[in-house]
Amino acid sequence: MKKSAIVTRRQALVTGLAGMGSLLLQQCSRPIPPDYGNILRMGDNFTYIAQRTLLPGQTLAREYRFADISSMPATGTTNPAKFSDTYDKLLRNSFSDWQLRIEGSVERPGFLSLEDLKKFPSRTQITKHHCEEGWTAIAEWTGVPLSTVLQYAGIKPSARFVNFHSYDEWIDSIDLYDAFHPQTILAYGMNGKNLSVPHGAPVRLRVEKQIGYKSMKYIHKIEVTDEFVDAGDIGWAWFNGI
Ligand SMILES: Nc1nc2c(c(=O)[nH]1)N[C@H]1C(S)=C(S)[C@@H](COP(=O)(O)O)O[C@H]1N2
Ligand SMILES: [Mo]
Repeated sequence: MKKSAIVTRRQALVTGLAGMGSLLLQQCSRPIPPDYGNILRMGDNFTYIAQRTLLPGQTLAREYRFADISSMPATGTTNPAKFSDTYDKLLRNSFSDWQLRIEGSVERPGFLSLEDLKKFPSRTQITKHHCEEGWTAIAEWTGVPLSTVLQYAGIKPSARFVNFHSYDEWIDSIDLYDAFHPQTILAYGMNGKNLSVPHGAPVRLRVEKQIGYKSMKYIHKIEVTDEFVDAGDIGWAWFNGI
């Protein structure tokens, strides 16, 4: 499930139109996500614009009780060591050499180790994961709020999007509205244990206000950008709020 960077003429046209849309909305800096010519995505984009324009503040995703925790299947990539030597080496050392790279529109680009991430104040939340395939699962996630890490790196005023890169070569982004949402965390713990390999070890994203595939597993790089970076169509909408 690699994202393709191939841009067709149609996609370029659609992206161009989205660009025009962003000009219209420029006073509030809310570009329209690409719909890749899919008519259903126009609905998603309407939801996106409506949510970002009309909602006064951040609403929280529902949090559950400990007793509500369910089993959760691991889906998509479940072990990047099968194809990535880099990941395989890190796994063999229990991720003691793992580093999260932070770059782009930040005052202090650099690296954070797992130990560094665990030194920040943590947040634990019991939430429901909604996979686009139809299943849901409730789990407890522990990690550092993304906002804490972005503030630590010194996010620049021109920044608008946060892009994530994973060991299975996923590239995806969220806007700052979701990035600074209090429940958007870089999770290193699940159900009271270190995050397991099938669920995205050592660190995955939890974006509780969007559908399952936005919660990227196996993260190694965060890149803050001033503009929307089109990482290509993966067959799912860029914005899929719940
Ligand atoms: N890097 C990466 N992140 C990913 C995926 C993946 O295959 N690779 N699958 C996504 C999808 S579709 C879902 S539903 C969830 C699954 O998380 P889980 O395997 O912990 O259940 O992770 C999401 N994040
Ligand atoms: Mo999913």
